[in-house]
Amino acid sequence: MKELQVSHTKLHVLKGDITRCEVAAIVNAANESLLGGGGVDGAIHRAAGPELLAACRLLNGCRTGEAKLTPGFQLKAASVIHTVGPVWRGGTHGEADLLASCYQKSLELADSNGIHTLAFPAISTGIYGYPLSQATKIAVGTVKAYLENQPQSIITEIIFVCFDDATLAAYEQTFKELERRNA
Ligand code: AR6
Repeated sequence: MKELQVSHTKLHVLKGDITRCEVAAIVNAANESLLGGGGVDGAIHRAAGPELLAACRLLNGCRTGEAKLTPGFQLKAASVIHTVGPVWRGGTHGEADLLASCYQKSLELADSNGIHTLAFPAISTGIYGYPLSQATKIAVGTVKAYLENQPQSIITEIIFVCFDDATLAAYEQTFKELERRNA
C-alpha cells in the first residue's frame, strides 16, 4: 500500500532522493548543530548549496525533537524544515516521544508558514540507529493524529521518502496496518 487518505490530506510513500522532491518543503534529519553532516543532511546541503549552511548558522542550533525553517535555496523545494531526531539508546531514554515531536513540530511549522506539500525522510533510522518498524509507526501515527486533530490544517499532501527497499517495505506495512484498523 502506497497511499493513505487522512481527512483532506493524501499520504504517500515513494522510493527516491528527497532532494529531488517537488514539494513546498522537505524535512531534513539534522543534528543539534544544524551545521550539516552525513546521510540525508549532507545530501540536502549539497543540493541546496552553501547558502543553506549560511542560513543555518543564524539559527543557533536546534534541540532534539524541535524544528526550524530555512529557505531551500537551489532545491526544488522552496523551504527546508530542519528537525533533530533522537539517537537510539535502547528505547528507554524518551526516544519515542522525541521522534514523535520531530513530526509534530515539523507539521506545525508547515501549517504556520503556508506550506501545503511536505516530504519527510525516515528521521533517526540511519546514522541515529532507530529501529525501522518502530520509527515508521511513530512517523505515520503522529502525522495521522495531527491531521485528525487539526481539521483546519492547510497541508494537502505528505510524502514519506524512502531511500532503500527496507524503508519502503516498513512504511507500506505501516500503511497496511492502519488501513486494516480503519476498515
Ligand atoms: N533522500 C531520502 N532519504 C535519504 C537520503 C536522501 N537523499 N539520504 C539518506 N536518506 P540519516 P538520522 C535516508 O542517517 O538517522 C547526519 O549526519 C537514510 O537511508 O540521514 O536522523 C545528521 O547530521 C535513512 O533512511 O539521519 C545527523 O548527525 C534516513 O534518510 C545524523 O546524520 C535517515 O538517515 C542524523 O541521523
